[in-house]
Amino acid sequence: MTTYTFPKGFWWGSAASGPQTEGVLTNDGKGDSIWDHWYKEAPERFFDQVGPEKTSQFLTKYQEDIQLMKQTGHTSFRTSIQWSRLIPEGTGAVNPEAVAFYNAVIDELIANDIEPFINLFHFDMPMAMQAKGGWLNRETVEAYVAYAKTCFELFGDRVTKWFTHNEPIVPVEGGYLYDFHYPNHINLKEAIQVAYHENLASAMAIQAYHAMDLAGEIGIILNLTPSYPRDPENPADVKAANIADLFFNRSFLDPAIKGEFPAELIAIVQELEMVPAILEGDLAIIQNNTIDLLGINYYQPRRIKAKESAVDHSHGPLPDDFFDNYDMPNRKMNVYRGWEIYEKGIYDILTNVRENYGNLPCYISENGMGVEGEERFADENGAIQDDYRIRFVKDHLKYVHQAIQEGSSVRGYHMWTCMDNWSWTNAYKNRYGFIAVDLNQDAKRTIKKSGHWFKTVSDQNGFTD
Ligand code: BGP
Repeated sequence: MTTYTFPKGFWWGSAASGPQTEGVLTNDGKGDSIWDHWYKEAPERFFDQVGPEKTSQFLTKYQEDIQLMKQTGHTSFRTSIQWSRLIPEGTGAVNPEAVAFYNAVIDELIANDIEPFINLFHFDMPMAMQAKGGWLNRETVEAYVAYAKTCFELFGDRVTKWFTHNEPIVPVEGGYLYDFHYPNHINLKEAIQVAYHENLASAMAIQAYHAMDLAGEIGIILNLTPSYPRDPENPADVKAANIADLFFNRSFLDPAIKGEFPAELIAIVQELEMVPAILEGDLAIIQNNTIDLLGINYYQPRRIKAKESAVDHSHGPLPDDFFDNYDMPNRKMNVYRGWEIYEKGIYDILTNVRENYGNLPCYISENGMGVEGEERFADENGAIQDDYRIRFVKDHLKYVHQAIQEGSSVRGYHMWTCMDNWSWTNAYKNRYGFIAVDLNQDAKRTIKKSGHWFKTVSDQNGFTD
């Protein structure tokens, strides 16, 4: 048995987002986001046709939920401020009911000794902005910065951990490459412009935050997927894995921490003749406004091999023209979600940040195990006996601990997620929470075995295994 003890003050908690938890009340003043719009337009794209209005009702149950967070050992909790709730049209008037709600949530968390971590953009473009092109349109960058400033002004006296985006590569992949987010375009040139504008918007929000001289930190949350080549001795596989890394990790990691895009990525984009529209002064803004703190979401790695399949020309170029995904034989799988489990990936990411990105302070902002049909693991009292999730978290935390021992400045661990929540087109298919939500019983909450276990980890600042 070994005891794993974490640094003093390590943040224990979980992450969620506004659109995935809040729900909608009649006359609450919220404007539509792309998710509300898309669900009305194409409900069949959503698992069981469950849309974003049917979330776990954090809007009305937040006080109960914060008590449950306490019971599960949370010392911190991340959620997001929905842009379309705060500023329903994307620009202009602020919704007073949203201000009251977010103030109440922040105050309630603080009163219960749970540090609020607030993220700004979590895939939830206001529809009014999307109608004008969303992230393709430079005006969205300006509107986003105004929304960010409004948040800092309203809540920055109490919130000291801010994030500009959650997983900004996902709206690029989902909305502009692989058709799993609105507006369902498949167009690499657009994807590159969207990624560029998200990076610029992040730097401009950081600039605005620092100019306000508030006593806090601001960062970005990135889903980092280590790209492992099929054969590390085969140069073609290594090159393919490197290109996947450039497109999906370094396109945000480098500008966020180093203030510049990787030269190799610029060369690829130039070769494709897809250099985005960049205005004078933009690159200096990106250069001069890097993050204070990095959030790392890690679920599974990417396994890559040199391109063997035929290039699909039906949509013009795609990143996949440069590599193939590789189904590594005998890899460990989460059979309940179909994702690989590779715990050492978390260590490899932390080592990379330490060795190649100046060991910037970071924390694990999401890690977790989705399970389809999880109710089958309920005991006679209805409590989910999720020993598999406890195993999953322990095995990842061991690698986080090892990275810390080797000098990585990791400041916390957040599970995805607190309550089972609505997950975009997957709706409630995969359950991730420490706490189960029964949609058939007015979203009744029941703490799972992992939630009780996490309380002991938080109380002891570690665990024995
Ligand atoms: C992460 C997102 C979360 C959540 C999670 C689970 O990438 O940041 O918002 O959706 O994935 O995803 P899924 O339900 O598809 O398994």
